[in-house]
Amino acid sequence: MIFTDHSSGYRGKYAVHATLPASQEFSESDIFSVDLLIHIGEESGDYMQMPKFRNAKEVWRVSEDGELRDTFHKLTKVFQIPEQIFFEAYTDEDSPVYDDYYRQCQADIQDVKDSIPDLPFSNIWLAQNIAHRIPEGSYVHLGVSNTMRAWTFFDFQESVHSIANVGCRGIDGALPTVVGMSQVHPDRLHFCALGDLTFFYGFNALGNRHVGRNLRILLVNNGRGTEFRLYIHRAQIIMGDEADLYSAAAGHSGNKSPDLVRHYAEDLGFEYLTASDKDSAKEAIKRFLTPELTDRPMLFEAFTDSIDESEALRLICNVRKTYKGVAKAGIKRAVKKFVGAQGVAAIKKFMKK
Ligand SMILES: Cc1ncc(C[n+]2csc(CCOP(=O)(O)OP(=O)(O)O)c2C)c(N)n1
Repeated sequence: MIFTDHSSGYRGKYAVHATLPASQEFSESDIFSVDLLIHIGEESGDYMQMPKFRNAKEVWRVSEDGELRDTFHKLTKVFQIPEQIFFEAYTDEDSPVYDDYYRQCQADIQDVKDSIPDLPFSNIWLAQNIAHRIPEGSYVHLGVSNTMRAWTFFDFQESVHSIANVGCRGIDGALPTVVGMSQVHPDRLHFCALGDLTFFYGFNALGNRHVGRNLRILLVNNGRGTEFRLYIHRAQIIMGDEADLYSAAAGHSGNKSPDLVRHYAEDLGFEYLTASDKDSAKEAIKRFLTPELTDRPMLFEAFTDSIDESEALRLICNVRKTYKGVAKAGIKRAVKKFVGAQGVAAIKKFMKK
């Protein structure tokens, strides 16, 4: 059983992408209570799954550098060897394959997926309607933060390669990176989904004179860093609407101008598509997902609203509720309110003893 995310690049057997059960606010999924977790690789772009692995009973780390990286606070062994050698030593080709756990995970993911309600027009809605339809063999580069989270809820086809700058989760490199990627493989379609702050950080890269017709950009323009206006974000919780002023840079770069990016893209030879609701988006998506190379690169600008973005996230994180999950979340909140952050830290310290 291999837990993956869009930045891991793993597309092999037994891959499981369990963001949907991991993100449920009021239900704890059993699939994360693993006996042994083998940890490979560094950063992950999946903000929902990663904390769940703290439920593992024991973690082994396999990494050639041999560094102690106790990401899940359960590390008991470090194997300072290449992954290949590790798996050759620990697998027995002749032993039977037990896939009960794999099937349990797939069923759990499907259970949440089947009950996702109608979502408002947002980055999450766009991901839901685009991810599985990205043409076979394409490359996808995701902007970090809100975009990465939104797209992590949904799967690409197996032959699609996906990647994101999760090393330091910067919003500064997405466009230049995908422009470079698209030039390495001019025969493959390269898609990029990103928010407006991320776009404007690197949009000079689109002026590169070698940009090819294999590049397709989805710009989700909500006129701000919506990440800071999501109901789960500390800036939103503390400042409410004032987060627009002090964190989210609302109104920057033309304040959702319908013309600014259109002119820039068209003058650079891009085909420009736009949408501001689900109906217009459905039309644009059809063109955006043309499986063949078209005459020109494309830029699809979708105008969304940060209230809808936050609501879409709330809805997708509240698909499944169990009595136990509601009670646990309620107790956690009540304790936090009563004893404050320092009290919670003291209780955690005491429980560890
Ligand atoms: C280089 C850099 N500067 C600042 C940040 C902090 N940051 C994280 S998310 C974010 C906002 C991103 O906004 P946008 O690209 O519009 O996406 P949205 O949240 O609206 O979907 C910022 C500024 C960062 N990750 N990297």
